[in-house]
Amino acid sequence: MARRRAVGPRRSTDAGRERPGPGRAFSLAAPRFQMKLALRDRTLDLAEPVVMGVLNVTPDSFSDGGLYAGVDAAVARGERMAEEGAAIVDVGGESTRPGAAPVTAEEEIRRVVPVIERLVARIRAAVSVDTSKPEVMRAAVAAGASMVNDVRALRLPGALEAAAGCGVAVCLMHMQGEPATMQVRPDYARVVAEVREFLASRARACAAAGIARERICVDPGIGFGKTPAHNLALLANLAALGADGLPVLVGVSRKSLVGIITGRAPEDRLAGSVAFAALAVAQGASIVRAHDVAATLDAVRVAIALRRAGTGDS
Ligand code: 9MG
Repeated sequence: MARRRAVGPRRSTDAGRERPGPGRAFSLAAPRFQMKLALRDRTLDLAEPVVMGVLNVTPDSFSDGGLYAGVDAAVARGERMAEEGAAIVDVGGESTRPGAAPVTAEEEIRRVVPVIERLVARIRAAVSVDTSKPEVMRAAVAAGASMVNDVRALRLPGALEAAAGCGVAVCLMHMQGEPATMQVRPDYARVVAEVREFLASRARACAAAGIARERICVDPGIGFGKTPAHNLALLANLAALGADGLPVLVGVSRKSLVGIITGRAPEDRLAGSVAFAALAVAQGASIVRAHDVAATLDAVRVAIALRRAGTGDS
């Protein structure tokens, strides 16, 4: 009862009409997506879904203060994620949470570059940079990053050209509005169709800019300008989002959607987050972005085993 109220009433324009019928919901069929992602200098095999670890290098992430202490702690955390099985470690120097203070490109570079340089030298996992700024993309790739994860899907001036020039993989994420205001009144007529069309159009823009299709993955942007109903509709229809079969990346880890459903604070959202990770894989996600790599990978492995059994491939 409480759970139903917490998720909120269905909006007349929400995605209820787009929900799959009972036969398709939670299908464990193997997705028909591109099964690999070309990074800078190697190919990430996505025949089985992988985990991307979240490594925030913002002042509030490492409370021990001081630039060097912060770098050491971030590198240690990134190494731990790689040991736990992350295929990618995503390094970000600017928070995209509503209300977070924006930072300059210089500051973002100061935060992420030393961490990327040291991580690339120490781990076999790929390192991506979570940024929208072209200058940061170039500096991060010069430091060794092999993927750009952009919550603005390369829409800032110069971002498309920077990513194309870097010769790396890109994650194109959907966001309605900007982080500061995106949760004020998210509005869609048909959320799944609109997000799918946005991602497809950004993939076309990438192709026109010279980014090879094998370098692109797409992401519905859970929590970025969406109500809980929008988020759930997208998660229930992930297989429909991979524009032309592009791999789908999903991040739900510790997000407010988990809190709204479970009633738990961010630090207590592990179980809800890993449940979503497994279900996202069951719905066709190829990459799951998560803070808790070991637990998420376990959940992903469970989903893979079930999928294999479902396809008679065990
Ligand atoms: C940076 N960031 C925060 N949440 C994210 C999500 O869901 N996906 C991607 N690609 N990046 C995210």
